[in-house]
Amino acid sequence: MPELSSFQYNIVYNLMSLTVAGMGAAALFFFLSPGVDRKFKPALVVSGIVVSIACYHYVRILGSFEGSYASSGGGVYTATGKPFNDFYRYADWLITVPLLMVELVAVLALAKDESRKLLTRLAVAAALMIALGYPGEAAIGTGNDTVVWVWFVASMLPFLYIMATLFGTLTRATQTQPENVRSLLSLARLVVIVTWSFYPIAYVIGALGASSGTGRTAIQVGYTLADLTAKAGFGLVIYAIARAKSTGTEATVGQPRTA
Ligand code: RET
Repeated sequence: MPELSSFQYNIVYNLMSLTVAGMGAAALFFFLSPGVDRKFKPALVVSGIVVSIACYHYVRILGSFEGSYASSGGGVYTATGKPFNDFYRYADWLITVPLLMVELVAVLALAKDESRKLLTRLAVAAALMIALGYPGEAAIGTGNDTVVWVWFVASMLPFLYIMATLFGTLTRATQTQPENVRSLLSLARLVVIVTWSFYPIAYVIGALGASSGTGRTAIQVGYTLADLTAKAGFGLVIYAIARAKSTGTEATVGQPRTA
């Protein structure tokens, strides 16, 4: 692994540390989910589980990063020879990506049959995307470019399928939802498309710059920021949707009878 300047090391270290705290705090918030009707609690509980799993993985990712580099003085960090374990990220995604989809589909409150079919297709594609991406990720920095790019392309296929499906479903669902949640659903769609696109971009930047400290820093910063927004940020949008739908119900229930 290439050496890192202390600036690069500190950016990665501090961002990972911040992510442990952010995911933990988000978990507490989603589990409490103030002001949300019982009907939508399951979606928020899933959000809480997603960020709890991520919190644990970031503790391990940070520990692994810490063990893989050591200060050699003069503002430089060199590899200790203990490899950085990329697998924590992939294990995390394998569990959390299908859960994020459960969250999204739960809050849409589509017909049961439709939800189940949609979820199955999305979950299978997500598992494929992650499983196909890992062999490429593990080859970054080994000099075996064919492996890096063949698996990247393979992983992009289910990725594009997921993007197209989510875009189509969310656009259609937006039209059948109550007025007050429409703009929030468009926001959810935007957050998914933007944050998910961060991952392959970080991969490409990391793969192209695998032999430089900048490339190594960029891929870690990219994945970490993407995780924060795709899990905690997206969870907040789900919370806002659930809350908006809840207020609607409460207002109706609480209104004085006119007849
Ligand atoms: C990989 C490998 C290269 C190609 C592609 C990838 C996509 C990863 C994605 C991950 C999303 C993770 C999320 C986690 C949140 O909990 C595997 C980097 C397309 C899209 C949303």
